[in-house]
Amino acid sequence: MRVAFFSAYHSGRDYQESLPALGIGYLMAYLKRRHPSIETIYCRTERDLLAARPDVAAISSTSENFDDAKRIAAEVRETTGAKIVVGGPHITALPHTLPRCFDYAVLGEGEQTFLELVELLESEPDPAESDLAKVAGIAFHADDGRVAVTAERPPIADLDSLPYPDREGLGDDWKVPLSRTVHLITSRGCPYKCTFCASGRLWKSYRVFSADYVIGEIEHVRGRYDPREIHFFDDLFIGHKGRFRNFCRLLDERGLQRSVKFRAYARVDLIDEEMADTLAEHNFHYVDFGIESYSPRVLEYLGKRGITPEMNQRAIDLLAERGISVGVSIIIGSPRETREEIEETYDFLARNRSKIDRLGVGLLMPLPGTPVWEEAARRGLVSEDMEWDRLGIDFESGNISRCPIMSETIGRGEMAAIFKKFNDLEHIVNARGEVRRLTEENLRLAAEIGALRSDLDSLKGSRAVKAALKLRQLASHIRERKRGVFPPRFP
Ligand code: B12
Ligand code: SF4
Repeated sequence: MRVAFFSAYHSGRDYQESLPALGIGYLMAYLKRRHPSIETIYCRTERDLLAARPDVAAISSTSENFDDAKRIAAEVRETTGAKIVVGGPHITALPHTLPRCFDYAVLGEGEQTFLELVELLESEPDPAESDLAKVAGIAFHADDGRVAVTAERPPIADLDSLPYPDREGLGDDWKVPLSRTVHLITSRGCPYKCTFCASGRLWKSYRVFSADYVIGEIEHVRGRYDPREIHFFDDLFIGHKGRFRNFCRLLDERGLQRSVKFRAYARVDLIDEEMADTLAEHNFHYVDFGIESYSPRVLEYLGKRGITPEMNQRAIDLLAERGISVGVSIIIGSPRETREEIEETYDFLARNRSKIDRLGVGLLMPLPGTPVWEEAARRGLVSEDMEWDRLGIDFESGNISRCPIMSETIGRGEMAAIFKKFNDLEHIVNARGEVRRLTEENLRLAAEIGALRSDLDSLKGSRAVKAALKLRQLASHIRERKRGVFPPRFP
């Protein structure tokens, strides 16, 4: 049996393809381990998926890309006889809307559910409703025409039982060339429940891979890619304090932080002096967090309970003082946010602009499965048959003309002007941050080249040849860098 995977993306939004889809990497690795006779293929483009002629087409989709996922599913249906399975955050939030172009949906965490479904399809290409009903965590089209949703599947209790994601299967060219960066996801979910965020709900319970597992995965990716930077794309890498302590202890024992820089996501209420020191000592060179707003009222609406504007300021200061490169994201356009409050947030960012290297400005977006979605649906701003790409913004242009506007006080035209102003600031901050990053990288490369040059001058025989080869490697790395982009979060 041949299973082909595809991650739907918006062709006009390059940023969406900036990182490999590790979720699919986990699914592929799990299938390979548990059922090695199944052939797994990752298809980077729609054309690859059609050409793969799979028995099962497995499509991952966020809300914003769901119409793209439907379109490609319809094409696969027309040209191949494949069964089509959809998974990911969108269908997990709205399983009862499963469109006809998909045969099945895998809801939430996919490894065990998908394995069971594929095994069922292998033994019975057109399984009976009674057999499908036994697979927990799926949705399918029942004989009476309704969408049936089976029992909820319990979360995987021991994440360490999972294999590392199949990065090789996803293709090595994903590796972001700039500074040789690899990303890891070392937890599932988030202990908090901000009202705008789909993640806390997608994963049901917050779980972490152990510190030993994470160190093992770091060693694994170092062996294969020799990265200069490792980015933890967890929602909240420091969310489990005990795991973070153990992780730092293991880093110290092996000295890994001496040869690789880390990037992680945090929450301001978890950053005190001690945490900032620990992050700096362990080479967490980039730390990002959502400050969302300078207004306590807006913070409360967004579910950032216990967080104040002063805490946001303190976290920025504590990290910047230690030379850590700070990234922040904000959200404008909450229903009752006033012009003055938005202006205060802008002033806050402008005041801090020399301390911030990355800025992501978002418009409050009603993502399915969140309280903000429910409110937007009640107000008629969104619906289950809407055009899903309206939930996205083209970050380059900052065009929000088709997005739902949650604000009750500011109209679309004025909001577009405000958003543009923030977007301009975003471009300036990010360009400055990129200059800092390139400058640091250049200094590092210059030092490395200097050391090698003096080695070459003083060495003879095979050691000189080795140094010459290293020098050539560095030169090619510098050439590669010209193609590189710093992978953002979802701004
Ligand atoms: C890293 C990340 C990115 C990276 C990499 C994206 C990628 N393709 O993996 C980048 C920066 C590129 C990115 C981009 C975007 N992201 Co993003 N991203 C994340 C983040 C932080 C982690 C994703 C991850 O790797 N999780 C770990 C793996 C194991 O989980 P997973 O990918 O969900 O896959 C598991 C299950 O969902 C399921 N599954 C998933 N797909 C499928 C498919 C099949 C067939 C099956 C059987 C199972 C299955 O099985 C997997 C294993 O258990 C999540 C938040 C989160 N914690 O999940 C947001 C998140 C997924 N992103 C989000 C968004 C909105 C986006 C963008 C649309 C942003 C934008 N405006 O452009 C784009 C879309 C990109 C795309 N092509 O899908 C939202 C989605 C919400 C929603 N309802 O749509 C999330 C939930 C964050 C949030 N704000 O709430 N993202
Ligand atoms: S916004 Fe961040 S802290 Fe809030 S629920 Fe989402 S991941 Fe967790």
